[in-house]
Amino acid sequence: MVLKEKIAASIPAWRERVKKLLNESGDVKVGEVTIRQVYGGMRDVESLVTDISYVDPTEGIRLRGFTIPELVEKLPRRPGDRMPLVGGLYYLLLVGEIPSLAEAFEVENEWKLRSEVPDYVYEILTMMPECTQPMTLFTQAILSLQCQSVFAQQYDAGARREDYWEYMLEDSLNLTAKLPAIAAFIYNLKFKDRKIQSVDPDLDWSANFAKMMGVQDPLYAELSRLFFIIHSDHESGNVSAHATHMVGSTLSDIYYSTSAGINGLAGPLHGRANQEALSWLKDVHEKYHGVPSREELKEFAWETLKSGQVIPGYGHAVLRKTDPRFTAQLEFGKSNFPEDPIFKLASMVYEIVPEVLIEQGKAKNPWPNVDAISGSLQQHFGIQDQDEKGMYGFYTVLFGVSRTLGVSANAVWARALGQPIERPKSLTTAMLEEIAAKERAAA
Ligand code: AMX
Repeated sequence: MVLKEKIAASIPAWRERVKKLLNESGDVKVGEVTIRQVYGGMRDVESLVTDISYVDPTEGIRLRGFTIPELVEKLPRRPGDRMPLVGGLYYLLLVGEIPSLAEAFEVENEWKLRSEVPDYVYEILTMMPECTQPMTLFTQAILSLQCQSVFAQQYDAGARREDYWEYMLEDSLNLTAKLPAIAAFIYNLKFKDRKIQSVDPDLDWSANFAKMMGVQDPLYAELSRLFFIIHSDHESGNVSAHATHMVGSTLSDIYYSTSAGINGLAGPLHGRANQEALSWLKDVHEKYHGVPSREELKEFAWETLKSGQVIPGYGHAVLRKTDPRFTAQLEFGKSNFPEDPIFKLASMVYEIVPEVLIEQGKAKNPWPNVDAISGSLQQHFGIQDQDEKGMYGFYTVLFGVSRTLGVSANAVWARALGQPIERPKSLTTAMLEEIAAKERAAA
């Protein structure tokens, strides 16, 4: 497998680079931590390392050094397709180089060979009570595959530490290969005919997903490629990436660690914001019987803030400008279905809500993140997120399919570089008060 050979070839130099850095400069300070950061969710504390992606506060994400527009331009695509193959993106995340079309197809083919989901997984999902959320089903499906972990088997058989990454790669390919079928089944179970779909060997990973979702419009396969590329990775400090890494640092396998990260993604302040953003748009649409005036939209945004709620899809812990992942989706909608009423409304919210958040003066970042608009694109293709009984969020599952690409690539490299078990230190409030008092006295 070219993927494995390429990673294997680059590991010795990386191990040497990290060893040299730690030997020569291990005691050099990276930053300082304030009491506000200790109490405030460790915001901006520089204490994690990944070479797979980096988020610049004003520019946004770069995956292996490439911005979102660069990725869309440079990653290989099949002749006639508008969006690149997600297999090429996974290659880039894992290897660090833009692949050729043949190399991207190699990942796609690996996925096809590993795509069969065991029947028992479908049975478990089907047996869950009706009240089960799609994200619960998704994380259960991942965890239920744990008994197939190559890493866990090899670990028990006494594998050497330096070889761990190979088994993590096997598990990562096995897991990511199955995600389109798992996600489509969850959708069919919740919203359609409960049918299990089979993978079409002539289609790529994303087009297979689109077909299994029952969407005939070929544009949905293009949107799926874009969606799965842009949601894949966002450096290591976000909750899904960090939770996956932290659990993986105990040498838990990819199934245990990814399902932990996916549970974090299910929270409203993280991945669930995509479904909440669509609900918010639908509430506006319903209240004003269509696309409202600018004044009405402003009034609705203020009502949300005054009732103590956040405006979903806006704000970010790191970003301080419009998220380029938002812009990529906005452009997709504008060039393909600018007149879709919910998409039109999502575009209009972008013109109004930042002003309102600036006026309120609380959010450090008044600009939209990736979740502000993704639901409006999904609903255009008839993908539902809510059934008549209430909130049944499905869009976050789509985020989870993509995020698994990023967190699993990171997990392979964490093992390759022998990253240790995570164990930050906690203090008591009294200790922090004492530190603060000493600082005041010294000043
Ligand atoms: N609407 C209203 N208020 C907001 C806001 C928003 N969209 N974003 C931030 N604020 C408020 C915060 O709630 C906080 O209020 P408080 O002082 O009363 O507690 C204040 O502004 C300062 O917050 P911050 O430092 O700007 O943000 P943060 O780093 O604490 O949180 C985030 C970041 C994303 C959780 C927050 O912006 C938010 O809740 N946004 C809406 C939910 C959302 O879109 N989440 C998805 C983020 C992307 C992702 O992970 N998928």
